[in-house]
Amino acid sequence: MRDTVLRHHAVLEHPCNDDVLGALSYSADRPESLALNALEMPCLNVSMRRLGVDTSICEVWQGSGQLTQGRYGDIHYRHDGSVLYGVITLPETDATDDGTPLQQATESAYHQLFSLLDSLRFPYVFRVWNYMADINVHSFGLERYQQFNQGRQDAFLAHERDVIGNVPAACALGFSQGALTIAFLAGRIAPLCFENPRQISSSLYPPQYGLRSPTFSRASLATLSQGEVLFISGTASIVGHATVHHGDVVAQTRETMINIEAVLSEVNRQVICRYELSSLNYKVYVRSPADLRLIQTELTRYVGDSLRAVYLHADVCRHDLLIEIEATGMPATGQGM
Ligand code: 3EB
Repeated sequence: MRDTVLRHHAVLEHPCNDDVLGALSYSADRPESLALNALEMPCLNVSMRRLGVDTSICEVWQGSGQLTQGRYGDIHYRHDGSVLYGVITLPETDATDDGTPLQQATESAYHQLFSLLDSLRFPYVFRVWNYMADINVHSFGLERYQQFNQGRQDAFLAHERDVIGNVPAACALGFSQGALTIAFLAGRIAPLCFENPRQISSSLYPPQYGLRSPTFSRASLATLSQGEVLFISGTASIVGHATVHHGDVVAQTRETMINIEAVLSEVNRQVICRYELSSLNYKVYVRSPADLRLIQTELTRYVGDSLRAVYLHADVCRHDLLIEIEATGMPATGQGM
C-alpha cells in the first residue's frame, strides 16, 4: 500500500459541553461540505435537495454522559465511551498506479476509519453513509460506483475485516458534484447483522456488478444511548441480484418496500423486540423529482398514514434504479426517535 494510506495519525482529543455526537445535513444550497472547526460537533452537509418541502434536513445523533471530541487524519469524531460518530470528506486527487482518484480516496477514507476505530477500541461499525459525485459515470474504464466498491473492499481486506456477515449496514448514493463524503456510527458492542432472503448478499453479487462486490449487510441492530436502533440499509428494487421493474417507479417503490418488509421479518424472527413498517423513519432517495407524487402515494399506501419519510434528490448506484429507501427504527413498543 502507499505511504499516504499507511500514515498513522495522532489522535487529538478534548471534552465537549453537550451530548450531541454529530449530524448529517442535506441541502443543495450548501454544495461544499462544511469546514469543521476543532470545537464544532462532527457535521457534514450532503449536497442533495430535499423534495416536497422547502426546508433542508439535519439528522442528529445523540450521545449520553460526558462526550469526547477528536480529530484523526481527515476524520472528525465524537464518542461517549460506548458509541462513536465520525465524518470524513476527501477530495479526489490524481490517478496513480494504485487506482483511480475515487478508488484511492475511498480506500484512504476507510483506512483512516478503521485505523481510528482500532486505536480507540471501537471495533464494530454499525452504519456507514457513503455519498459521492457522479456515481453512475464511467471513467478510467469503470463505473465510479465500482471504483468506490474496489477502494472500500480493499480497505476492509487490508484491515482483516469480514467482507460478508458481520459488515455494517450502509447506503451509497450520488450527487452532482463535491468531495467523497462519509459518515459512520461505531461502537464497542457487536451489532446483529441481517440479510434479506429475497436478495443475495451484496458480497456475492456476480462480477457483472464489479470485480469487488459492495461491502454491506441489509440491516444492523445496534445499541445506542437511546436504546436499540435498527438500521435498514439502502434498499432498492432488486430481487436475487437483478434490478426488476425497469422504468416503472411505482413498481420499484413497491418491490423496495417488499424487500424492507422481508428484512423486518428476518429481524423479528431473530430478536425479541418487534419492528413494524409504521414505526420506522424513512429516507427516500429519488432519481427523478417528477416521480415524487407517485412515490409518496405508493409509500403511504404501503406503510399507512403515519408514514414518516424524507425525500431527497439523488443518483442511485445502478443506472436502472429509480429509487432507494433506507430506514431507521426503534422497536414498535418503544419510544419514537
Ligand atoms: C443494492 O441493494 C442497492 O454500496 O453501500 C444499497 C445499500 C446499495 C448500500 C452500498 C448499495 C450500498 O445493491 C445499492
